[in-house]
Amino acid sequence: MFNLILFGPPGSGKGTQSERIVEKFGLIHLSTGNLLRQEIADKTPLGLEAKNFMDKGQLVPDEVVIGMIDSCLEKHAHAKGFLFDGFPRTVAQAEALDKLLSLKKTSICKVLALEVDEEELTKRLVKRGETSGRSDDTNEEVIRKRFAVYRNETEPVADHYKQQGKFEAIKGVGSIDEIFNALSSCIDTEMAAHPDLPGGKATTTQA
Ligand code: B4P
Repeated sequence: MFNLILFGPPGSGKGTQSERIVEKFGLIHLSTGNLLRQEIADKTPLGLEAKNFMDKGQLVPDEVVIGMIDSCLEKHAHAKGFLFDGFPRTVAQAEALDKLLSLKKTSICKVLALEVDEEELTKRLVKRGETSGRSDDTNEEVIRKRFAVYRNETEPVADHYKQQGKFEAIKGVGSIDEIFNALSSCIDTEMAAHPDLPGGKATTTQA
């Protein structure tokens, strides 16, 4: 399997870029934010629990999101690969993901991290809040809380993958097309380095 993580702070464009990446490279998109918002829309017990955390700008407990990812991996056992978007967000989630993937005899190939400063991120999230109806985007205090949580709980995940030599930073400011081209070229390079994997050079050239 060819597995990628798209990493970055809230509003850095993970969701925006993920949609394009999965279309171009034929990966399964696993966005924990989208999965949680679907649970909230369906008013499931998990969704009601998650909403309490998300509305305050906090992370949903690790065991909840890890369980969701586990069942998605099972559901798509024959996928050519996954794009993890917004997951892992804590070191515990990263360790759990490494374990789940190793049980399936696979691993993360690359972590692509979108770098955007907080001033730009705040502008984007406030703007999205005007139209999306997302309760975590409409209040600047909640947005600031999300940045603090990112610095304290999520940034250490970068070190986890730097130690494995899998981390690559990408400039996340510019047009959506420019950023997509930069991400695509990293993914092409990575796939070429793993021609043995599904989605590697040997198979993409036939597509
Ligand atoms: P997520 O759904 O993951 O969303 P996000 O971090 O807010 O945004 P993303 O980076 O995807 O930004 P987007 O492309 O939409 O998380 C929401 C919440 O769910 C978390 O706070 C947490 O509570 C919970 N959660 C999720 N996963 C969890 C986990 N693993 N563990 C625990 N809790 C979890 O872009 C943002 C805006 O910028 C958009 O309006 C977009 O149009 C715009 N934009 C994108 N690219 C742009 C560009 N290049 N220039 C200008 N604007 C751009």
